[in-house]
Amino acid sequence: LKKSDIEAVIKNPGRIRVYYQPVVNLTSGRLWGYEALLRGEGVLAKPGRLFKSAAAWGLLGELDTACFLAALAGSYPPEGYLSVNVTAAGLVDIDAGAYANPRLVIELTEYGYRDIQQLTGALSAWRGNGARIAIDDVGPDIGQLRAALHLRPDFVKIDRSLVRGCDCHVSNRLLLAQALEVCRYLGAEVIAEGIEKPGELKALRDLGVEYGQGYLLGKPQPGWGKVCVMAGGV
Ligand code: G
Ligand code: G
Ligand code: MN
Ligand code: NA
Repeated sequence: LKKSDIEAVIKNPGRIRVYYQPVVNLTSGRLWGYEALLRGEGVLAKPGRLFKSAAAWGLLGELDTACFLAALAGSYPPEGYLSVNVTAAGLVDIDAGAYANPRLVIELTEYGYRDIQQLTGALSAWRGNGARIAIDDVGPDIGQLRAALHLRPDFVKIDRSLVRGCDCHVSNRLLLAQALEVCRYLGAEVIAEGIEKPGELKALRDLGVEYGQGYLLGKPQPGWGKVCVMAGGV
């Protein structure tokens, strides 16, 4: 993307739309909360590409801040947490004292940040002001799992590349079990992302995963969407 495309988003944050996807307790079927996900027209239609380009242009912190403020511009959900994606660059820039909340979860999306001291300092400020921390996208790659070991998060989000087919592929199941062992050691609770099939849901429950998210349980919606609760809990 062109630098001006990203600058246009930063200058017109009113164009940013926020969708909310539910996260559900896999034992009780009750709501954990919602993840705020960026949406919109034009370049905002593909947030993945937008954030990658912003990083390349050195605008990640500014874009992140604009999106974070857009996500918090609406109200908190009627119950549970509101989980907002933030990169390390944004986390350091945003004033924790002004925006931390006991119902806010900072979903740390990327760890590619050189100044670890500054990052851990920022994380303690968010924590000190009452927010929780989640490490996002823990997957087959060791990077985010290592981040979890360093940063001692309250929650770890397991990437959908490990969730997909975890009921039938032994490799995913083994990697998942490994990641869970690290989470248990850390005392972090686990949220599995991208659950699409009942078999995946069952396998995750059997492994003792606390929370889940995915199209099977609820899609991202412009408001507080309905959660699919199946017979016998989830
Ligand atoms: O919707 P899509 O699958 O294109 O999302 C791609 C990526 O965009 C995801 O990895 C998600 O974490 C990221 N993303 C979505 N909303 C936000 C946001 O508000 N801030 C940041 N930093 N990343 C976001
Ligand atoms: O990287 P991150 O986990 O933040 O990515 C969030 C993205 O994943 C959003 O764009 C969201 O729409 C998408 N997503 C959420 N649930 C599912 C799912 O069950 N399957 C797939 N393929 N994508 C999902
Ligand atoms: Mn995320
Ligand atoms: Na996520």
